[in-house]
This record gives sequence, C-alpha cells and structure tokens, in this order.
Amino acid sequence: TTKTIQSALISVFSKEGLEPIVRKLHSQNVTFYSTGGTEDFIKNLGIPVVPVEDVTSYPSILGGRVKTLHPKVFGGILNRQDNDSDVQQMQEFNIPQIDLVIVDLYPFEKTVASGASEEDIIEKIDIGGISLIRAAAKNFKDTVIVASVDEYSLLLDMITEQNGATTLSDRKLLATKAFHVSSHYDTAIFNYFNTDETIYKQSIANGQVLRYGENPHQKGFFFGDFDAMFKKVHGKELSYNNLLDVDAAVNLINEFKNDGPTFAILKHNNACGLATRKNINEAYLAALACDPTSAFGGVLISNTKIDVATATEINKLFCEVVIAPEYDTEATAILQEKKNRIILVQNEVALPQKQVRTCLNGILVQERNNITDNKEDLRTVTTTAPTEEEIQDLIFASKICKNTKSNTIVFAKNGTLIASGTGQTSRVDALLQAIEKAKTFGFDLHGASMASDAFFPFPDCVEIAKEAGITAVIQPGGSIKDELSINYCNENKVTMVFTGTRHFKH
Ligand code: 93A
Repeated sequence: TTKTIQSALISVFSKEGLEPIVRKLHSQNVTFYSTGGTEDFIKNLGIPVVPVEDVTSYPSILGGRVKTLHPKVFGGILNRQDNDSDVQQMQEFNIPQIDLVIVDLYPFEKTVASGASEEDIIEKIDIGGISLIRAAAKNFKDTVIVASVDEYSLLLDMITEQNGATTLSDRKLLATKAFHVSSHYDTAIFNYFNTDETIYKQSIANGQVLRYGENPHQKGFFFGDFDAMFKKVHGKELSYNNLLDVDAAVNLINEFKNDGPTFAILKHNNACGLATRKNINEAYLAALACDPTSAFGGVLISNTKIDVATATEINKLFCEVVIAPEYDTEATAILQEKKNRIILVQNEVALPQKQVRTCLNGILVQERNNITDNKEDLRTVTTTAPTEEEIQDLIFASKICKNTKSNTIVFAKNGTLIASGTGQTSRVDALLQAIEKAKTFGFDLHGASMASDAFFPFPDCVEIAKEAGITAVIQPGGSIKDELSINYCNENKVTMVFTGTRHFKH
C-alpha cells in the first residue's frame, strides 16, 4: 500500500508555496504535467514539465473552460492499478499514469466577496479543478490528492520522510481533506445562487418549514426526522416552541425510564410538575398539583401507557402536547376531543450524542450530558447519612435538576417535585424562588430534599434551605468553601451527599 510518486499533475490558481514542493518532487525524479499558468511557473524554475495539451492532443479551448477535462487525464488519475482490465486499457489508449494531483481552485468565494460582476463570478466556478480533486480523492488507493495550499506542508513532510512515497492512510487522509474542500466549494456556489428563499425552503433536504420561529416575526425551520421519534396521532402542526418543549420533555422523562409510572409537565422547557407513583393516573394528578397554574398550556409526558382514567383527567386541562409510549384506544379518543391538542406516541429512538447550537459567528458542539446520578455515585459528607427514602428523593430531585435551566434548585419529597427555582442568575435566587413556589401551592417543606445543579459557593443556601425545612441535600461539591456548608449541615441536623458531577444546562 506504500506508493512512490513518479508523476504529478499540477494545476493551481495561486502559485504561492508551490516552489519547494516542485523542487522536492523534481529531486525525486517526478514527471510533471501541467496547465498554462502553472506550466509557465514550473518552466521558470528551470524544471521540465509536459503541457497537458501534449497529453490530450487538444488545446485549451473555450477561453480555458476546457483544459484538463479529457479521458487521457482522468484515465491517468482514476485507473485502478490492481484491475487487469484498467491496466490493459491504459496501454490500449496510451494513457499516462498520474500518481499525484495538486489543485488550487479558482477563488470563487473571494471573487463573490470582491463584489465582482455575475459574469466574472460565473467564470470562477471551477469545473476541471473540482473534477480533478474528486477523481483523485475517489481513487485514493492509487492516487495522492492535494486540494489546497493548506496541505502543502503535510505533503512535503510525507514525501520527505518516506522518500517520495505515501502510505494508504496518508492518501485517505488527503482524500478526506479534499472532499472537505470540494463540498465547501460547492456549498459556496449554492449559497451564491440561492438568493431566493422559496428555493432555499425546497432545496434543503429534510428541512421542515415551521409556522414561525420563537416569535411570529421570526422564520423557523426544523432539520431532523421527527417521524422517526414520534407517531403523531392527532392535533395541529408542532411549532418551534413545541419542538423545544418536546425535546426537553423527552430528555427529562428518559431519566425515569427505569422507574415506576412517572408523569412530567413542562413549561418553557422546564418541569413544573413531575411525580412517580404506583399508577400513571396518580402520577399525573401529583404532577399537576405541583403547579397547576404553570401546567396550563404545558407539554405533558408519561413514561407509561396512558389509560382512560388518566386521559379523562388530562382532558380537563388545556395543554399543547401529550407524549406517551402508548395509549389505550379509548384514552386516545378522549384526548382527541380537543381539536388542536397534539398527541404523540414516542418511539424508542436514541438521541444524537452530539449537541449543536450557534455561537457568535460559528457553532458550539458538545457531547450530551449522559451522566444520571445514582446511588452508587453518592458520597455522604455529613456525619449523618440521609435515610433510604431521602436518598430516593435526592436522586429524583437531581434528575430533574439536570434537566432544568441553570441556576436551579429542586425540592422533592416522596417521589414528587415540590418546587424548583429555574434559570436564575444566582443560586440563592433559585432557592428563594423554589421556597416561594412551594408556599404558593401549599407544600410543607419539612423533611423535603433539595438538589442543586452546581456546588454552593457559600453556606447561605444550606442556611436558607434548613430554615425552610429541608433535611437532605444533594449537590456536586467542589467549592473551596464546601467545608462551611458541610459544617452548617452537621450543626443543624441536615444530611448532605456529593455526586461529583455538575449538571449545568444553559
Ligand atoms: O475552467 S476550468 O474549469 N476547466 C478546466 O478544464 C480546468 N482544469 C484546471 N478550470 C480548470 N482548471 C483550473 O485552472 C484549476 O483548478 C486551477 O485553479 C487553474 C490553473 O490554471 P493555470 O495553470 O492555467 O494557472
């Protein structure tokens, strides 16, 4: 699989950086083929070069539009050296072998950016060069492709270290980079042509046009395979905000897939109700009781089949979306009574492991937060450990915390979300919001558990929480002032466990 370069076709728009490559290859007895300007450049270095016209027996025609587009050139690049018929045809048609292709494309993007006329821009759509790149990259088993000035030093290193030879993995790496160049180039051309938005809407594969974006004056699209994840049984078209809520709902309920019947209600991507019970009807009622005000117009999700009793209860609530793995036939009929209510059956489909969002003039990519805190990960840091029931509630609260906008504080008791503080600029604010909410909806915080998505920088949070009735706390730990929170808990009969895992969500 190691191959020595004996011949090279060089056709570059910018001649910058080419000289050392040509000299190096020349010292290794490489034969050069080249197009007009590049040929002159090589000749001027005093190095022999065969004009591509001598290979094709054709002049460059149509003002240079057709220079390298010829079977003798492409045959030399695309032939498979381990294919007898290819080898035979190379001889039959007198096609020269081309081991290396170096191309620097017409500068299409630069020409567009310069404000040139359409005619000039069109002339800068490289046809021969892009074909050379694609051909050589396709045949990476036999051919080396350098599709950009950026790879000159890589090529130079390869041929210097291996005395003019490349390995299969060298060639495949260069082919990968070459397809990156060619796809980027074609995207730039597409973007230039695509000024009419109606064409944009039609031409992007899988792009679903939404009624609007986050607000009615913003356009919105969804790129994804919604139907792979859900079967839509009933209701209006999903909006941009519905989709965001559905995403949050699915992520949240996934945390409870190994638990008993669990029901969650979300608003603005955060849980405003969540409960685990022995049946789904009770779980729904407990979730609703957490914050019936916020539940209005919410997105509902269940980890369990929805039965008639639950559907009857849900039907009393105005809600946008209901999601469940299954519904009793009669339950579906009840939920369908509201014309616009969206009813989704959730399939078991894994979510992508990479998360992407725009950032400044680019994108941010990260791995999904795949850590769900469990009992084995907990480290008790106070002198007294939480009770078994508290441990269940701590883990329950922590799973909600992970799926709530930071900064967040979550209170839970007996498998029920009692209140949370969501998306606050300080942890104390999140805590105070949670206490206020719990009071508003008539909950007693005595004996309740508290989760925090990140560590407590000061002991103020545990102090306020204890005053409110909290007896057990779960948090990642890791603050330089952890000791102050721990000491306070020890002195005030509050237990605390560390998870070691922060769960920011922004
Ligand atoms: O107009 S083209 O698309 N037709 C061709 O057959 C062709 N072959 C190579 N442009 C073509 N090229 C491009 O010419 C190369 O991609 C490179 O950018 C340029 C090099 O021309 P010269 O060697 O004459 O400076």
